[in-house]
Amino acid sequence: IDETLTLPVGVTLDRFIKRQQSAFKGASGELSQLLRDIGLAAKIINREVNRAGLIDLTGGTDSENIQGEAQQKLDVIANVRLIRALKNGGEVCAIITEEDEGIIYTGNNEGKYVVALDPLDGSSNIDVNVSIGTIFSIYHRISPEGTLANEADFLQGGRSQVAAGYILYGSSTILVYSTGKGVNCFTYENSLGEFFLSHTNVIAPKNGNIFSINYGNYTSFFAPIKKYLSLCLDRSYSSRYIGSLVGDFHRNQFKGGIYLYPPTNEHLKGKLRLLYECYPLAFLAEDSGARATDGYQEILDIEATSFHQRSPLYVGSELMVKELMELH
Ligand code: P6P
Repeated sequence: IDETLTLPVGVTLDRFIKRQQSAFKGASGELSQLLRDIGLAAKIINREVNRAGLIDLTGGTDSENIQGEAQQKLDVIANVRLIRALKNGGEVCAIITEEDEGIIYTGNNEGKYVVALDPLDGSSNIDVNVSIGTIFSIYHRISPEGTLANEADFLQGGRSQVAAGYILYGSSTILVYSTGKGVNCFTYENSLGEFFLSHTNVIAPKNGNIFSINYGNYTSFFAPIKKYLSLCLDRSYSSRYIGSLVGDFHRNQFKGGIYLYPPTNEHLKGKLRLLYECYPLAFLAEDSGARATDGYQEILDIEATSFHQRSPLYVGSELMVKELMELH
């Protein structure tokens, strides 16, 4: 039996990572350390998100926070915290993030991994206390260790990811990740400052009756999308759209459902970013029996050509995505 299947709920994230590493014969522990570094950043961001109501996070840099520091927007704070945690952890040689145009070098040129980040997705929801999330995607570098990472390290394609996951700052804070051997969830216990294993080996329902889409873009949807939406309405499916991809994705993983962000007049190639939104969630989807496509091919098979390229995204229960694909 896969040892992680027999772990009692209540194991901490650190303990789980350690045990998973021992299951990986010959694993040298760098990926384990990297995942722990992300867990640390998640705890710090969680604290900042939870006090969003206490300090003015709508302000730019002209306002001051409670420590009298120049106020930064929370998504910039999340970006800084994640970069700092990965830099200090030593395992990551370079990072790309939604907040910065180019490669961020950590100075750890011996580091074996590169990370693509959406530090805080859905940050327009911060000011109104709605769930937001961090998304991460991890690759083993292909450039020689000891050198500066380069573009190719980040453009290996979705199936080259060695791990991916997200943190959802919602009614509770939950860290979800996979190294390709199952999707596991860790719920944060504030009073102990620890993530505890709460859901093991998540398997998404094969079907569902929830669809997530911004209906405000209806007039710009093309025929297959409008046809699919009419099927959803004929079947009286529930419409649930949080405005935070991580929140909609996470709910669909447990209740069944499909999230759709089609091409629109404003975003002709779709709005979502391939490297740090679509790829990592598609990695988790495929590792939990769900499916993620752009309407024509699997997300993980889309060729990566630039750091911030966008893609349409249809992700969720396998049979719902399959039906949508058949309309294309
Ligand atoms: P719209 C947030 O900006 C985001 O990237 C996703 O988290 C969310 O699902 C989507 O965009 C919301 O976009 O255009 O519907 O407001």
